[in-house]
Amino acid sequence: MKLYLNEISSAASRVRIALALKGLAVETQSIGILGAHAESHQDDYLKINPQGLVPALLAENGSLITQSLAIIEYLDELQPEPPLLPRGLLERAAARSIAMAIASEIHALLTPRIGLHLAATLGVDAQATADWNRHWTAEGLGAVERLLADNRRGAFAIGNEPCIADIFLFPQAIGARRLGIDLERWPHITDIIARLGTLPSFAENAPAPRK
Ligand SMILES: N[C@@H](CCC(=O)N[C@@H](CS)C(=O)NCC(=O)O)C(=O)O
Repeated sequence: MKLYLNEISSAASRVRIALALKGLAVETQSIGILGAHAESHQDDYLKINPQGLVPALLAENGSLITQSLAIIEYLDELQPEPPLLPRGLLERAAARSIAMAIASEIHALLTPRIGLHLAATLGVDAQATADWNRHWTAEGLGAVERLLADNRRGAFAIGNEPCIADIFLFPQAIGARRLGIDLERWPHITDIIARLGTLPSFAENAPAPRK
């Protein structure tokens, strides 16, 4: 298998964490994602991921899988141990709900192409883009904190083993800190991130800081 990624990518970090939890090693290729002419938007990469986003996974049989959640669920079905979804039906729904609250309602609003479009069409400068990123991150994580308060039954986001909710939360929380957001206002998030940070699968696969 081969994973197309970028070291700063939060979405790719999710897949790197999942691979580490599974103990799976894959070939990797870094794809540039910054700037109007980023490698991710060139024809060669669009053949791999028509959305021009990382991550993408080239599976053993040559099939390409896009979207971090689809890749992670593929890996989970390919190698079921340790499971990345909780055992209980409602717990699985809660884990997916938290993962999607992060991927769709926070992360999707902060990616480089959003910043480029805000700058190109509305003349938004770097400071205003950072404010935009802080706004959607704080609003989204506030909602995630409430979801955690309703669904958390153990040391991690849902239970006593890390699951997809943790895999999506960790890189986003690291990114929030880098935006200058103090996570302390959210006790569940603060506690879960502290615990996840002690696990090498998470700590070693956090997104790299953007230079
Ligand atoms: N929902 C997608 C999001 C992928 C995504 O937005 N990736 C970012 C990096 S974290 C990217 O490639 N951005 C390129 C761009 O914005 O131009 C997933 O979960 O895989």
